[in-house]
Amino acid sequence: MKAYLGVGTNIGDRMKNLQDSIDALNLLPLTIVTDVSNVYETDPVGFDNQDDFLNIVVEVETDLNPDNLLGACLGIEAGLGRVRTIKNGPRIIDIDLLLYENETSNTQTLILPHPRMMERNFVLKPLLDLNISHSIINKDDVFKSLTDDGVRFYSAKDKLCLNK
Ligand code: PH2
Ligand code: MG
Ligand code: MG
Repeated sequence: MKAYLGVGTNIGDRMKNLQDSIDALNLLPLTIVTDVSNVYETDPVGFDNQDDFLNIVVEVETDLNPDNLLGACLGIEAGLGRVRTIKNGPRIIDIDLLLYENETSNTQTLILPHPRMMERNFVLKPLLDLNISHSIINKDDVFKSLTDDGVRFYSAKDKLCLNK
């Protein structure tokens, strides 16, 4: 199953945090990272008084179901040292499940597609780098929702290593 994960970081060595999250995703059972977007530097959304983020979107091929994949992402966040304080506040790493095949979900713990993704340039811009033709959200929808506000190209995807 193909899934797309939004990854963001604004504390410490941000490129290292992105690479660490890719490596950790590759170490999950039944899961490989198949593609990654370019890296974007983005203005903080939701809580202004914090440093700029780096954001990417990661494509994975996985046989974990959506709940298990989400749980695994939360586990990776904790493993990389994330401590939850202020809502929308600074974080070492945040890994959000954006899309999982064409599935929709509306449980207490998981909403699919991610409920706020279409309003967030820091998600839409990197998502457009990837081939998302198999998803319920298509490139036209993404393109129409996207503005370039608060999102700047930071680094090409080849600065990140897909599989060490
Ligand atoms: N994540 C948030 C809130 N605000 N802003 C940027 N630029 N990038 C993020 O990843 C981000 C955010 C909540 O998860
Ligand atoms: Mg998030
Ligand atoms: Mg999150």
